[in-house]
Amino acid sequence: MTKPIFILNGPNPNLLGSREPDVYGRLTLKQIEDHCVSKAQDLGFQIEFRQSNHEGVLIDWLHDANVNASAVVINPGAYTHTSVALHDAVRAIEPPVIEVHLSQTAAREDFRHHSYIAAASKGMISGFGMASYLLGIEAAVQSLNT
Ligand code: DHK
Repeated sequence: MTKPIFILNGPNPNLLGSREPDVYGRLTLKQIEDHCVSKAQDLGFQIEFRQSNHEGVLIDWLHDANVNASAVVINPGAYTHTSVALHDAVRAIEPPVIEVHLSQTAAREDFRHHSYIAAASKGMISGFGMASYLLGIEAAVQSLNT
């Protein structure tokens, strides 16, 4: 059986819907998950959708993905800009990892311009709101087919 695509979320998206809606949109994380389920189903995949506010948990999930996922779509939240440990975990695993962001991080504060994850991941999609996740799933599936 084909392994699922893991969709991993870092800190704070559990507050989506009410969190800075001008920046992150008005969809809740559950609504984003529902869109991801349908998109993945259309492409013949199941997903495992998770969120944690804790860096070590995200690292454990990347290790889990190494055994149990076909590919990973990750929004590391603020750990994008701080975490060498997440960079190392992404580098350490076999499945392709696609980094996604709801907002266009390059157009925001300077401290959001650098991603520790980008140098370790297959590619990055940023700025399309919930569609960043759907494009991330498409990119993950395309990576598996090439
Ligand atoms: C989400 C966050 O929580 C921020 O810390 C990042 C990212 C951007 C997003 O756009 O999805 O800087």
